[in-house]
Amino acid sequence: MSDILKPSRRAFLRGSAAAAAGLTAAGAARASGPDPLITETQDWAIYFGEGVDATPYGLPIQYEADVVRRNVEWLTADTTSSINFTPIHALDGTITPQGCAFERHHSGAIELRKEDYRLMINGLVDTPLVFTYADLERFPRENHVYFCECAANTGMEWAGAQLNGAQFTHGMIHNMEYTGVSLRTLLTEAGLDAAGDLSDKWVYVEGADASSNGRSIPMDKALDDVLVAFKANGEALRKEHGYPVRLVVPGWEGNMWVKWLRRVEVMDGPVESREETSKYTDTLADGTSRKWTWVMDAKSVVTSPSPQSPITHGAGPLVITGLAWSGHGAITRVDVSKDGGKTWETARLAKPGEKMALTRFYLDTEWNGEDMLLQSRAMDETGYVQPTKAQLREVRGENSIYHNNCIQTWHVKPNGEAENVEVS
Ligand SMILES: Nc1nc2c(c(=O)[nH]1)N[C@H]1C(S)=C(S)[C@@H](COP(=O)(O)O)O[C@H]1N2
Ligand SMILES: [Mo]
Repeated sequence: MSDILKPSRRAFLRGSAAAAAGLTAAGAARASGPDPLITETQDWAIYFGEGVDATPYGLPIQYEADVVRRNVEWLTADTTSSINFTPIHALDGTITPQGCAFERHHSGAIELRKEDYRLMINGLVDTPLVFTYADLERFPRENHVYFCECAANTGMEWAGAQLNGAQFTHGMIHNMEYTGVSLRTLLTEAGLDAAGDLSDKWVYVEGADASSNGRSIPMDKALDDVLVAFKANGEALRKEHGYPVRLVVPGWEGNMWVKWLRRVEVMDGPVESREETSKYTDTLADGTSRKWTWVMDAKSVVTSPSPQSPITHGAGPLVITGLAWSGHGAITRVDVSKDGGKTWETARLAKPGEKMALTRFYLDTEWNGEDMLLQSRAMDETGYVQPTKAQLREVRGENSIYHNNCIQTWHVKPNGEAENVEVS
């Protein structure tokens, strides 16, 4: 009996072709014949679906299996000290699910039980302290959404267009809602009288992994908005994001967001560690390097259409969308250009920009099927405008890896495919 009710594969294909051919200019499906998806009873309307508890912790449905982190094999020698990329071309809204949020490890993601977790606060404090995970849970908590961008994001694009996809050019970023205790609270608990004048003091933060990833942070930032976080998007941090505790350093480069945080030392100067001298500094055209380049400047990218998210529906209504962010505060405006920066239209922000968090923008437009050189340009509350590639090269040269926040261009072709190109 069920055989009679199952739609035949052939009828299904005929039906979907008819529906596709029936796309009107307005984009709505107008049936040009019976659509078996409507006229024939489908399996999912006949049989029971899966019961509760089939998947105690849910994963995306199989049809979304390609929305995953990906790495670029030639970038690093192995995956232990490496990076992968968030599939930003396939996401919408602003919150990045932990399961597909990019990972950057210097010595692999470690497994550290809450019971084995210790956080030491030492150095120029009144009373050196060691907190367990359970101790941290007893301090007043805060919730904040912040982006975390690796300073190397877009780093492969300095010399010219290189990687074909927003995931690979701009995917070293994620945006989560963190729950944690402010670092200020913990430093105050240890007492800062011993440090004397705080204006020239620093903290040195390090992780429990083999790399330790130690970084120096000036005291005014440490006492401002830095968070000792143990939850992301409502649940425990994933192993790869620093379970059970990581540092959140709003607006500042991802390298300072120490995972598996084990120690905070109050010091009378910076350590000048590997990660803040030979790495994460920007070598300029004259061979000297900028250092202490902590803040991530305003930046944006069109996530769709883009090389991994081509236009498949032909001419007519088109939603252009992307992400914008600034380490200096809130995004106030995003412009979109279809002609490589000659003319600009102001995009619609899905919500008013939030400080140091991703902002989603949309340009609801009509596409006539012609070539586009698609760009976006972000502005933040300080009045800063995202630079073109030429403007950025003028001040930074081409020796840099880090802090490339220039305007990105996708060449969208009449067939809807998009390609990474350089318009400087
Ligand atoms: N302990 C430790 N913390 C670390 C790292 C690391 O390798 N070890 N990598 C840093 C770098 S370079 C970045 S960009 C961010 C990435 O965080 P994520 O892996 O959660 O995306 O973590 C930072 N914190
Ligand atoms: Mo990074």
